[in-house]
Amino acid sequence: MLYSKFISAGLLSVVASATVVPRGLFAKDSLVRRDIVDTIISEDEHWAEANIANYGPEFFTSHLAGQNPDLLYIGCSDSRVPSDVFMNATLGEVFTHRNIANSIVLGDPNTMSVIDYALVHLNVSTIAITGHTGCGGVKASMDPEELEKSIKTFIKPITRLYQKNKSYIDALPTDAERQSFLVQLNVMRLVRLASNLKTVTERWEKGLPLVIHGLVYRMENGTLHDLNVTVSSKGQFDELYYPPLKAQGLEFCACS
Ligand SMILES: *[C@@H]1O[C@H](CO)[C@@H](O)[C@H](O)[C@H]1NC(C)=O
Ligand SMILES: *[C@@H]1O[C@H](CO)[C@@H](O)[C@H](O)[C@H]1NC(C)=O
Ligand SMILES: *[C@@H]1O[C@H](CO)[C@@H](O)[C@H](O)[C@H]1NC(C)=O
Ligand SMILES: *[C@@H]1O[C@H](CO)[C@@H](O)[C@H](O)[C@H]1NC(C)=O
Ligand SMILES: CC(=O)N[C@H]1CO[C@H](CO)[C@@H](O)[C@@H]1O
Repeated sequence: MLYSKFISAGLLSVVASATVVPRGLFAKDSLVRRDIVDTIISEDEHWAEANIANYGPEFFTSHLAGQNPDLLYIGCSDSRVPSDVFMNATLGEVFTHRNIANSIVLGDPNTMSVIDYALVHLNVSTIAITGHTGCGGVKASMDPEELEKSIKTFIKPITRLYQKNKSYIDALPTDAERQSFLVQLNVMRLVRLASNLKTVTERWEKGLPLVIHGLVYRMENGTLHDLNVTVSSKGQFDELYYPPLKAQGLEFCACS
C-alpha cells in the first residue's frame, strides 16, 4: 500500500534511558509558583548576558528595526515539542504559531491572523505544518466526549477526519499505530486546507514563491520527518497527493 510506509515510519517506540536527563528547571515538586518566575527571570538574564558576551549587543539590537523571517512554523503547543529548540533557530528566523494539535481551523481568527500576517506582511516563502508523534490532541479527537467544550470544538475537524476514515484506522494493530497514522493524515489534511486559503492562493496568483510542507516531529528521538506532501502551486495537492489516498479509500475535506 502506497501510504503504509507512513504507518511504520511514525511508530512510537518507548525507550527507557539509562543516562541522566538534565533536571528540569521548573520541576513541580521543588518550586512554588513565585520561584518559577524568579527562575525564568534569572535564566533569561544568563541567556541574554551569554549572547551579548558571544556576539555583542547587536545580537539583540540588530533586530530592533523589524523582522524578516522566511519560515512560518505551525505546530503543537506540547511542551515536549519546542520548535525553536529542536530547529536550533535564533532570533528573527521563524514566525511561530502553536496550538492544540497544530491545527488550522477556518474561522479561527487566531490562527488565520497569524497566517495572513506571515504571508501578507512578512512575506514568508515557506510554511511548515508540523505534527508530532504521541500528540494528546489527536489522541483525544478519537474519543472527545469527556473533553472541555473549548477543546472538543477546536479539535472537531480531527474528530471528523477520524470518523471519515474510522474503519481503516481502527483496523490498524495498535493504539500507537492508530494515533501515529491519524497524526500523519491530519498533517496531510492541513497541507491541503492551507493550500486552499485565500491569502495562499493570492500569493501564488501574484507569482510570489510559497512552499507548504507537511512534517512530523518524532518525540522518540527528536527528529523531523518529511511526509513528502509539499505543495508550491494551486491545486497541486489534489493533483499529486489526494488521488492515491482516495484510491485507498481514505478521505478528508479541505473545508473545515
Ligand atoms: C546551533 O546554531 C548555532 C548557530 O546559530 C551553532 O553555533 C550551534 O553549533 C548550533 N547547535 C547545534 C547543536 O548544532
Ligand atoms: C517577497 O519575497 C519574495 C521572495 O520570496 C521577493 O521576490 C519579493 O520581492 C518580496 N516582496 C517584498 C515586498 O519584500
Ligand atoms: C528516529 O526514529 C525514526 C523512527 O521512529 C527512525 O526512522 C529514524 O531513523 C530515527 N532517527 C535517528 C537520527 O535516530
Ligand atoms: C520523504 O522523502 C525522503 C527523501 O526522499 C525519504 O527519506 C522519506 O522516507 C520520505 N517520507 C515518506 C513518508 O515517504
Ligand atoms: C480504506 C478504508 O478502510 N476507508 C474507510 C475509512 O473509514 C470509513 C468510515 O468508517 C469507511 O467508510 C472507509 O471505507
